[in-house]
Amino acid sequence: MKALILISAILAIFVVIASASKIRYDNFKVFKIRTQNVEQRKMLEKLATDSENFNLWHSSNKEVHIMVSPQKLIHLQNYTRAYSLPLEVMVSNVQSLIDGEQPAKSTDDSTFGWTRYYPLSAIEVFLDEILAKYPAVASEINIGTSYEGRKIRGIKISYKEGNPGIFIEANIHAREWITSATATWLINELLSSTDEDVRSLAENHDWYIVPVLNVDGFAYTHETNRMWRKTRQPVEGSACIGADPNRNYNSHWMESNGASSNPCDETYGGPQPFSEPEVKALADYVTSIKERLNIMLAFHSYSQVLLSPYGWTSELPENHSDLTEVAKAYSDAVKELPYDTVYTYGSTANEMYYASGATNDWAYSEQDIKLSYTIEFRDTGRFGFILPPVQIIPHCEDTLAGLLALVKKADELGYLQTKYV
Ligand code: 0X9
Ligand code: ZN
Ligand code: ZN
Repeated sequence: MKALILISAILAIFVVIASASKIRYDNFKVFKIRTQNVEQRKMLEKLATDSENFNLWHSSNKEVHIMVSPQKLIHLQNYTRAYSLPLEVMVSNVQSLIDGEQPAKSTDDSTFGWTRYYPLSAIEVFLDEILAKYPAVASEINIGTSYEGRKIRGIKISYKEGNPGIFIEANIHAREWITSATATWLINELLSSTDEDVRSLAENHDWYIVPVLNVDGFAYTHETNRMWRKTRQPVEGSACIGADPNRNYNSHWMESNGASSNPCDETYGGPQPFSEPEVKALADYVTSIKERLNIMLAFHSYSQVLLSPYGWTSELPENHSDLTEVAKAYSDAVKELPYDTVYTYGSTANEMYYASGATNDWAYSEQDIKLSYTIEFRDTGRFGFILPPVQIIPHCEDTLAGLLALVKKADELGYLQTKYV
């Protein structure tokens, strides 16, 4: 009995320590601010370099979503009043969203399902189980090692020789949890669905899916800071950690203000292109199979938009009208579902903002993968990065409907010819 009491006392202490090391967001709020010009937007972005009190959730040509600590709330209010910018509360208490995101007990606790979000270790077990269950068609991809020494793994699904290839990169941004949840759901669906259209989607294309690219950042969002975006590699000469991996690809790197040179910014491009081992690993792997790839998709959240090249210039690529037609097919198909999710589409620089060194531009320009998109998943700001678990499966259904239509249209337009002999 005494021993039991002692054990539970020790356990209780561990729980306290474990939760004490987690950053809390009690009474942090997220505001939506409609800016009228670039200057106003830049000023708000500058506020966000105070990373203890502010965090940028979204900042586009149309609006800025900024998280603020209770301490700096008055400051933000005074600030926006001075410029007569209307403030709208998007999230009134970030911590309560985070608390609601992890149900204490769920039916998915012992088996992998999609009614909750999982840590990296559980995702790895899921991948192992898939490999064991479908050895004839699923094989492991091991693209490399992260800065902190974690394996970056994925699954290749191939039912036959000669298929056109589709590559999916997910969770390059650490806090965008819905992206890896969608990637694992898709792996399972492609292998187990009995729906005729899904079978044909699975069996007539080769799928390369990396559910969590930014493994260090992802682990950090589970263990320490739910709102982390970047990698975890320290920056020489700075106290700030990590680079934005989606600004680190060697394609027009750091051009046209599409990335920041300040290591404390969320869009820091890194000291040089491919400085981040995770990005280098993905690039090397894709380069080694580029002849086999017809479509590149980078899963992100949030905003509900399909972004095509380019992000570093507002000029449009040569096949822009095809890219638009294919994106429209995705958007139209999602609209058919009962969830009424609306996806917009356009080139990154025109539809959202300038962003250089991103995956989809690199794949398009440097690897000649002519259908290349960043897809920003649900929602448009109600929950932002902390999309409630009850939305995971409906969102995955949206994505599958979108992909079926996207691939069909890509085929119609002649983008699925095999490029290798
Ligand atoms: O800024 C980004 O990296 C992406 N948005 S997010 O909110 N998930 O961070 C958009 C990337 C757009 N893609 C290109 N620049 N081509
Ligand atoms: Zn250039
Ligand atoms: Zn992202």
